[in-house]
Amino acid sequence: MHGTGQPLGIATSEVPRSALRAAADAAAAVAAAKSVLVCGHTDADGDVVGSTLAIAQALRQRGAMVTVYNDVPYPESHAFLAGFHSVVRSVPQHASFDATIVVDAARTDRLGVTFPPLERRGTFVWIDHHRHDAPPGDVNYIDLTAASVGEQVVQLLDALEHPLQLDVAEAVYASLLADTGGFRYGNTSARSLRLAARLIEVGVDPWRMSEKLFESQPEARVRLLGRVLSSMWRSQDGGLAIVVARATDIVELGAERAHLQSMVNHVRAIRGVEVAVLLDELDDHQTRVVVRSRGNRHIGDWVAPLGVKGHKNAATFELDSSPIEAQAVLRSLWPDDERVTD
Ligand SMILES: [Mn+2]
Repeated sequence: MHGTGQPLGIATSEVPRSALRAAADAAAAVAAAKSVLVCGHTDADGDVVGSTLAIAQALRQRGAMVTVYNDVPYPESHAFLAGFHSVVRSVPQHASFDATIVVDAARTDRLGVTFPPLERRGTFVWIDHHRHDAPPGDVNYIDLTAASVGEQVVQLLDALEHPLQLDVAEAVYASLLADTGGFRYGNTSARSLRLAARLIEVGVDPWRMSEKLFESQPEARVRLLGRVLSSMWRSQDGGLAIVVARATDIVELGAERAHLQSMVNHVRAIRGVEVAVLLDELDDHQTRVVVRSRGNRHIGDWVAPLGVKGHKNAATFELDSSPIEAQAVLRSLWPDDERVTD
């Protein structure tokens, strides 16, 4: 669930029994761990940030030494969450852990180059709400009905009988806000709202959270958004919209690559757009392609000719080409590629 509007599984009012059992297994696996590594997928979204910080803070409260790792800095908007400033960008070369917890990763190839090999991970706990054909953990806690991984973290802490404190509750709330699109998406269930209510009872202030996360943007990000949106190309039928983030724009505006996070959603929000694409220029011949679609428009079929596997409503991949070349390729895959002139 990454800003696509679609739930990953059928929302259920109660946590499925299999998920409850898996949460208990995950709790047992980390209960006695003294040193723990926690990480999510690279280029973290709000769910990764919130759920990793929540679990790290809670385990620290239980006396564990916890390292949170991501090879890309977490977005500054989340800097108010407890533990944000101790996130590391690489795992020391010979560090080993009693347990390693990976959240929201969907795949194993997005954990960064310094993610430790099997023999240094300790008990490997895989927590996710994405489908995975062969989840790689010693313990796999998968719950496709969870709106966000933060929700699973609470389940795990309940299994540990660890009381929720405000710093943990804020991080979980941030993960819920991210993956439900501020309680707007199809995965916003009675269950996710009940969890939100519980977090508010612990002391979370919804306006403080919204203000920090959505209404405290750096000016450079908003200016970059302006540049990115002004580059928009739209197909004749209006269904495809492509925007480009140029490396020079990011530098010129004093912005950061992390500011591009979820920018593509502004493009998908346009009436008539079915597929929105953001082309992120990594260098002269490398472009990161971020694709989001609306409703029943399946991205997988569209990007398949490029040898890319996409989810139904989301795909992120790299092409060995400039943004201009990438745009030409993507346009050629669309049934009509005439420019809308209005
Ligand atoms: Mn997620």
